[in-house]
Amino acid sequence: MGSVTVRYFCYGCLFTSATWTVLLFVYFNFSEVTQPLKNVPIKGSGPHGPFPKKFYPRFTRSPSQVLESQFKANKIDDVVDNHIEDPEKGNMKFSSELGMIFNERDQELRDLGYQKHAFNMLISNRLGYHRDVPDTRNAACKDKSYPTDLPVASVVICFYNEALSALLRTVHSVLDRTPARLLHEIILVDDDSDFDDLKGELDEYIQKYIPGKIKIIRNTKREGLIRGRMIGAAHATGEVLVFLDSHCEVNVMWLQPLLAAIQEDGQTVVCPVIDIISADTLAYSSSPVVRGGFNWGLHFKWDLVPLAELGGPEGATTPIKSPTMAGGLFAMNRNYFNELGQYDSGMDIWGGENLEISFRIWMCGGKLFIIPCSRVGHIFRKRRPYGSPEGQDTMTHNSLRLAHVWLDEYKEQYFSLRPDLRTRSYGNISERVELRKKLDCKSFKWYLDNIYPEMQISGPNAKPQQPIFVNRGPKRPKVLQRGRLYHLQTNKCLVAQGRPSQKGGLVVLKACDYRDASQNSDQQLRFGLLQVLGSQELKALYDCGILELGKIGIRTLSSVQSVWIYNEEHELVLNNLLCLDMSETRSSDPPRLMKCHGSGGSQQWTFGRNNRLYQVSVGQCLGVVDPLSHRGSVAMAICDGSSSQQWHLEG
Ligand code: UD2
Ligand code: MN
Repeated sequence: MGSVTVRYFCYGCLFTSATWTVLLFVYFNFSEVTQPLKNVPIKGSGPHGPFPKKFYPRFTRSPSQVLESQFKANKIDDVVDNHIEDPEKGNMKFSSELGMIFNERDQELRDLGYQKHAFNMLISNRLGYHRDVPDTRNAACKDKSYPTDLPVASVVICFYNEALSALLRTVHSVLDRTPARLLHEIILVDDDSDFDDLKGELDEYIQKYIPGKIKIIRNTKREGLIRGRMIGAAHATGEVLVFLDSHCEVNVMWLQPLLAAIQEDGQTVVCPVIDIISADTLAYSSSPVVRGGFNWGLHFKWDLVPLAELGGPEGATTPIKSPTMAGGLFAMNRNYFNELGQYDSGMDIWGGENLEISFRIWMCGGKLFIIPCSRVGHIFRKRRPYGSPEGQDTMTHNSLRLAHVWLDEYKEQYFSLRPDLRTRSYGNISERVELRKKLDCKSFKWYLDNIYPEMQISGPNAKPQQPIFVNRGPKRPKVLQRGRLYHLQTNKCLVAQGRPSQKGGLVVLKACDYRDASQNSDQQLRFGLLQVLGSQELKALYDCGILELGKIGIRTLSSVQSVWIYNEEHELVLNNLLCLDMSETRSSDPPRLMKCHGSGGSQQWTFGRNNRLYQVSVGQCLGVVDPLSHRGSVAMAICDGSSSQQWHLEG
């Protein structure tokens, strides 16, 4: 009796999932854009700092889309081919082929750049020190005006082993897009960098081209960004301090809204919206307005702005209360910075100071806002290209200090995640504890109750988490073209070497398969089913006899067709499943099929002049290694217009 019930239960489940499968299949098959949904990366934080790898918010425009709109009017090829001879001159118009590699020197520069800076230095150098960026503010911001008697600002930029072109573009963007009367000075703090060009060459450049407002301070030993900023602030004399990372580009009217908020209330600390500059392409794109939060691992994370906080009295231009700041880009009254205790000078190199100052601001009587009308771009790298002098984990050291000073009983939440740290030493914190007393700061419980009630507490009395529903689903990129990818010289097709659903699989040239899938609904249905179910589930349906569709083996089925989709994000998606991907740093590796990440860069391809298929982050073209051989291996190579590099995507 029992086994019969179980059997019917099993049939029930399978029947229901089969119904869903068919529905999903029909949906996927008939909708124009057929790529699997991608994550909306709202929560979580990567191991490399506050910006998870997948930060690119999918509910806004992506870097590649901006790039497209920016250069619609330009013939991309012309821009590159006509101007590339002397890239050092800079000021090149932006293009998706700006990273193109022409010779070994370019290759070296590109590879070295990724190694030293974790972004595309070749493009950064070619861009030069000035460029326009798209005005990413919402329309309401453009109509806003600001008082004429705003306080003046000292901009403090700490750098350690920064690419000179990125640093100077940061400086020039400030000079170019800030009214002179509001810019008191720019203070550059060289945190004992190793690179020669950041010494004499930088000094010379400043003396020659931008004397006057720029001070350089050179640390004689590596201090880290926290003490580095304190040193910079100590040299500043403007009424307001503005901190920026050394790889930023400020947008139009970036400073006025920040200064206006501080003028209104001297205990308000303000952050611009941080726009995205792609590490692979240097394309500048808009970020959605999100706010800062954190998790109990004491990592910063971005949160959606709760509906209640949106659309205040000033509509889309209203400052947004933020529980924490990302850390790198903010402005505050200089006296207030000093009164509030600057930073914890016991914190080293990188990490944690952003949460520490955020808690301190709120708990000790200040306020922290994100100002939607102020926008500054920042190069988001996938890894931090430097370590600490002795290899210490400074993020942990700094987090421990802040936990012991600010978290009260809630430090248990941190320790329950990191029990190994309970007994870890963290230096002397008595000065910071003293400061907290002196400033008469509120408890961490007050902070959680009033400033970050969304924070979840784990433990036996924890309240269940309220799910957050996102109304706007992630937008699926529009399909631009769909079909087989022909190699013109051999008239063969680019297909997966193994199963097209195999992550990390290679692609090769093979004789094209001209069987028409539409005539074989059996095949097509199985193919569609495979996209929504795993092969195991599909096999289960067959095994239960729920699906009886011919006799083609499941294994061979998925390789029958190789249909590529080229979409508006410039991804090449094989059979709706995986994206053609070049690892960010090694251009000598062949392309592989990887999960689509939607962040451009390693998965961004453009079809260009001479039918070339150009890979944006590698700066090279897809070619066939030995067109006459049967192996059909493909590899990236310097774009040379040869017939082995010619491709055509056709339905
Ligand atoms: C983020 C912040 C960063 C800082 C960090 C946490 C943004 C956009 N960036 O990481 O400002 O708050 O979180 O600590 O919010 N630097 C030095 N000396 C060093 C190391 C770094 O001067 O020993 C400079 C570095 O050149 C850069 C700045 O400090 O200009 C921030 O470092 P980052 O860009 O590596 O930090 P990021 O953006 O990953
Ligand atoms: Mn940074």
